[in-house]
Amino acid sequence: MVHFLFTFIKQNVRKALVALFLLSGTFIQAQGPVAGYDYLGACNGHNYYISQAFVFGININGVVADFQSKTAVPDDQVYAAAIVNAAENTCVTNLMLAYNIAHYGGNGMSYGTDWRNFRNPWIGLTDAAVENNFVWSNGQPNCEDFRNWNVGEPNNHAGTFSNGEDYTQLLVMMSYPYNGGTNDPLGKWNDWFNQFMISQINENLGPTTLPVIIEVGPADCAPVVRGNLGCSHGYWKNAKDAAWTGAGYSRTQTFSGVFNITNGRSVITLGVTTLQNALELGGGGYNNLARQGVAGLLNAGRGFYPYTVAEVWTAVRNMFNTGAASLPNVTVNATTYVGGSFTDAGSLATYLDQLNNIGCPLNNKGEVITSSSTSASVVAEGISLISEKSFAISGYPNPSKAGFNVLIDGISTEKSSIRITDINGRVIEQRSNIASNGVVKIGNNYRAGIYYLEVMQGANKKQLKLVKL
Ligand SMILES: [Ca+2]
Ligand SMILES: [Ca+2]
Ligand SMILES: [Ca+2]
Repeated sequence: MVHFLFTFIKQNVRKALVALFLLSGTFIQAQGPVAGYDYLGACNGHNYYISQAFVFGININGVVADFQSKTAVPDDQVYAAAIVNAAENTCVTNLMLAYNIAHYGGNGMSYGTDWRNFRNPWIGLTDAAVENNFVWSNGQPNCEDFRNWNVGEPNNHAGTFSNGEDYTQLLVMMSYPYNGGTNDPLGKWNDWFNQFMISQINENLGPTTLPVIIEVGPADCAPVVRGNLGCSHGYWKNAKDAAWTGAGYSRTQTFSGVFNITNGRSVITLGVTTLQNALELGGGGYNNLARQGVAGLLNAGRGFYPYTVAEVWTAVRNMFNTGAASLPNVTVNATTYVGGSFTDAGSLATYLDQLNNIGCPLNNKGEVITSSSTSASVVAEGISLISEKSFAISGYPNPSKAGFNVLIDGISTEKSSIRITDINGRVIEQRSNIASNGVVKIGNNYRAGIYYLEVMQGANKKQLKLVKL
């Protein structure tokens, strides 16, 4: 019966899913046998499998692609396990323990410190793109701020004998003494070798291959949507206020207030220099970072930029306040822009400047251009900008000490839905079935901080930044 259902899924996934739904009352995906993988079980509606093959860290994505090719599950619902909270971590750890006991006997755990043991499988967390900036390989954000590193990890253990540790294993290990004490690593995470040891002078370990846990189900948090456009700082310097309003900022806001800057680097006067002043600065280094940072923030606020508002905001703030910042790599029109770690304001400014010049979709009134054939094809690859003019959103007062009045001004009578996330991408509130051309009150009970309001009407989407004081 199971085999029949699985074959049926491969032949006609939509009908099969409906049939399974009707049979079981729950939404089940790819629970049948998949050649080369063992079914571990389910956690919170997601199914988990373990690969029978053991692979190097650099080959995890290949295993995911292989699994996907053998099932009819959409590729955005198959990924190396992305563990978003303690409940999922405990559940997956217990599934692995049960699996290890069934397959290898004993208590299901490897000896403490036996990191290379195949009882400790790969999950989907990696810092291969930017060292020490761990992200989920399916692109979903760290929406619940969950990490479960073992004591002393991640350490990118390298020295003279490895090629780095950029992939993460889930430890299914017995307790072991560590730093003179005891440590229970069960369910904790360790960054582990990419490929192989360069030399075994200091460690006598051997191959570093492990099985991969595959997760099947919709991502717990939406992957970051990245645009492929950007307007120069010169555009923003001269743009109409409407262009700024669409991004959620005004030119009279202070640079230090918007970016939460505590060190002006003799370029920004705290509480005085406005965003417009920053755009008009001459010179390199922090001067250039100020103007490119404002342009990048405005581009991100309009939603067509390769980086999110939070990513630009964090990078600019960190460089001013601490002298260091990092950005993930992004791919724009098949070109990969390598972000990485920046320890110099001028380099970060130059990097942002490139992206601020990849092509501006806004006209001199601040409206999205949809008429020319080139921009139309570019826009089609990005997020839905084509119909951006179909409605407008504004929030007032903003910043606010109390709540915000959100005005949705649409030409369509179609109902809208709204979603508010905080600076870490956590969803704070969602509402649906909201009448267009009306005012919605939100945020009275929010804590002080930065929030992002997203309004969706049909296929159209707009974003606005709200600051609660
Ligand atoms: Ca998950
Ligand atoms: Ca690393
Ligand atoms: Ca490590």
